[in-house]
Amino acid sequence: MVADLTNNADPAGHASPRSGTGAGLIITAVVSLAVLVWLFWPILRPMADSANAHSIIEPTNPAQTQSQPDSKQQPAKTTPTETPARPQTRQLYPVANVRAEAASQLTDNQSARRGADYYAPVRTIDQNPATAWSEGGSGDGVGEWIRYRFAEQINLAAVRIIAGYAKSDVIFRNNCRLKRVRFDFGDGRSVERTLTDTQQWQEIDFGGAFSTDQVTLHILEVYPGAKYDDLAFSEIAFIHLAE
Ligand SMILES: [Ca+2]
Repeated sequence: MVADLTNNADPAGHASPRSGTGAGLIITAVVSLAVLVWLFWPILRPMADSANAHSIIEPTNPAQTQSQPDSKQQPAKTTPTETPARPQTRQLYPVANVRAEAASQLTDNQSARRGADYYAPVRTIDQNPATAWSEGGSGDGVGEWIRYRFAEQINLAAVRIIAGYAKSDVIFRNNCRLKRVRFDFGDGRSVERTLTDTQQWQEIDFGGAFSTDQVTLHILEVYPGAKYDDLAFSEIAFIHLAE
């Protein structure tokens, strides 16, 4: 019996005492680890906190480094929304976009031979100082007017004028030249200016820009011609404010 028990117990006895010992070791190890963690928690906790804190800071660093280029790009992003500040400069308005008409036009025998448009209003915007508009009134040109219509609304700031018939010195002196003129802008506002008696270009500044699609030049006074009482002038150009 004893031997049987011993023999029977051997195969099973090897297993059961060893498995019991293994389970006991695992339990002991787990309990010991738990106890160690519990005992050293005051020491381990700051380490755990610092590890957590580090993991929180790390994501914020890239965020901060990304925010720097963003802040640099902000002016570029906001600039287009503030574009009304784009500066306007004085520019010559294309005469191809201007139409001219006048109260009258010289149509004497000499001009008739030269062609119906020889003294037409358009001669003041053909960019040729040797051609001119000449009024066809009975007097020296006072009371006459010439009007310019633009293809669009422009901010008219000034005009440049050759105030007489600049084909030659003699022709310039023989005909009347612009002296005192009034510019009407079509909205009730007007500007009066006295011009210099010169055959060269002169600029008449309006002291501000007038938003208009037309301007009418009224002749208030002339420099008298040495030979003729006809008012004539060769050229006008328009300066507007544009981007
Ligand atoms: Ca001309």
